[in-house]
Amino acid sequence: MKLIMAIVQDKDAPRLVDALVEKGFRSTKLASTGGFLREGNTTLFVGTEDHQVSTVINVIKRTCRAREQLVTPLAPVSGPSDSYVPYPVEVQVGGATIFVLPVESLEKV
Ligand code: 2BA
Repeated sequence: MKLIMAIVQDKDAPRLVDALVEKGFRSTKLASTGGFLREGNTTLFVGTEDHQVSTVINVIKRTCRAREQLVTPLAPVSGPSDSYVPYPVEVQVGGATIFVLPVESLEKV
């Protein structure tokens, strides 16, 4: 058995959960925050059998898409600097960051 942890954009999360339910997969949705942008994203846990992992990843690929996002770098902490120009830079976020972890056991009590 595997645990799939998928970090996706909030905009894609509802469609992804619906698509997983439609295919018969259970999931748990957590509100999370990216360490770089410090903005909200969604982490989904999906526990599934090994042979179903590629199906789940395909559902994620079909449902989540990459988007460009502008980030304005923070000003230096040590006071005003002549060399600092706060130009926004563009980063590409998503479609999804997916971790696949082995599961030792699943107990439901
Ligand atoms: P954030 O950490 O907010 O990162 C958002 C996007 O900013 C990233 O998109 C990437 O394009 C860019 N980025 C992140 N760190 C960077 C850095 N040090 N320098 C330059 N650009 C950087 P994604 O790679 O698609 O990641 C989306 C979200 O997935 C991340 O949000 C984070 O919440 C999660 N994530 C990505 N890689 C991870 C990892 N190795 N471990 C844990 N979480 C991860």
